[in-house]
Amino acid sequence: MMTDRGAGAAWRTLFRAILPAVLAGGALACSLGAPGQPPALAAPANSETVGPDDGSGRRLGGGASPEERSQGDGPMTSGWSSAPVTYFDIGAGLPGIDGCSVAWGDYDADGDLDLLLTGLSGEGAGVPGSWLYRNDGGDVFTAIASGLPGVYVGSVAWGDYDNDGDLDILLTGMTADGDRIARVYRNDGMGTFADIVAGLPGINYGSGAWGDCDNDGDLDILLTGQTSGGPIARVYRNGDGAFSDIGAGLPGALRSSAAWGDYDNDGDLDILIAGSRIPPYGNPFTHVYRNGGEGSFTDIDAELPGVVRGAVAWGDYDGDGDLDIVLTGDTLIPTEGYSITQVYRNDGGVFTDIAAGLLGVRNSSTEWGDCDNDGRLDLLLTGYFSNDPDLGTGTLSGVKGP
Ligand SMILES: [Ca+2]
Ligand SMILES: [Ca+2]
Ligand SMILES: [Ca+2]
Ligand SMILES: [Ca+2]
Repeated sequence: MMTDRGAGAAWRTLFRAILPAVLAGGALACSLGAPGQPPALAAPANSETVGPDDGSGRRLGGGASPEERSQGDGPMTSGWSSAPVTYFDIGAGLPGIDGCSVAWGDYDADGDLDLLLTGLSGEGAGVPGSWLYRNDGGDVFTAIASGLPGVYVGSVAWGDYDNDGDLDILLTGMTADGDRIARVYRNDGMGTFADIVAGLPGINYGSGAWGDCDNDGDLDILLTGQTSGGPIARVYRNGDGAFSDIGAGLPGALRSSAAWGDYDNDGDLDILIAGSRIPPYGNPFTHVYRNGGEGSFTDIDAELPGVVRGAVAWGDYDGDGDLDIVLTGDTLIPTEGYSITQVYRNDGGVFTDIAAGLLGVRNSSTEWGDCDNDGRLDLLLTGYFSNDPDLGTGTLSGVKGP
């Protein structure tokens, strides 16, 4: 269902193609390389890469890991994993971007995963772009003229909302004209995408996710972020390709991350949202909303720490059949370490911090995937950290797995 959150193959491909690329900050602040350069993918290869903040707002990965201060290009090894996995830069020639979002999807249905990127590219402040790369096999990615508008500080998600067998796009973010957008683009099957004028409110610093929350067989939309009229968190029901706000009554979320997941295994998709209530990013919260059917979503009081400028993801890390949570971002509470990365075990709808010992990050992106094929979920984590007594400040990318 969540085609932008593909399992297995998607995740492995991600590592092969862009892991170093996203080392510098994930969805909100990733840098694929120095501005104006096409490299990114030749970043020093370490399992955990710590790079300096160059002061430009672009976090350039580049230093060595705390554990292994080795430098230079070469294979990337997931040093946190008990079964090391090695990743190589495939030299795909992707642009260096900032304020970015990425998602895999097989838009041309030829059996391999293609790549959609958005963000700022070029010198200085950069220019918003959207880049669609077709996977032509043999580690070759070919840029396609998709006609999508350039955006930054946004989100991208693939999903077949019209059930015609090809992947369509949900795109959010800020355009070069300073307009916030949230648009659905229909895949016409010929490699071009048409805006269906879905009437969604434009957002930035937010999240757009596909999920069939009413179990009627089509993908609905969860949209969070900043609109021109303030923060929102809304569910839009897909009615034969027309999207209508169901009035779920969720509190708006700035600088937010959101995900669908059936945490209680009752067959319907529930909601996880982390974000801020007060501009620009004050009073952070993290809530789980249980889907009660008939369009009702109820806060279960999960007692998760509120985070902003972070990332959330569901995944059954302990293999007991229920969805657990990984949470990153800023608590804004110095005594809690300010930035956190925590894994919560789901015990019948009660979520318990497992004290995973992960470095706290913000402006981050995180993803579960079984990178070593041992049947257990590993964690891909990127972001920016600060105030760490041992490491100071910098960026992180790494893989951790049991
Ligand atoms: Ca479609
Ligand atoms: Ca639906
Ligand atoms: Ca459920
Ligand atoms: Ca579990």
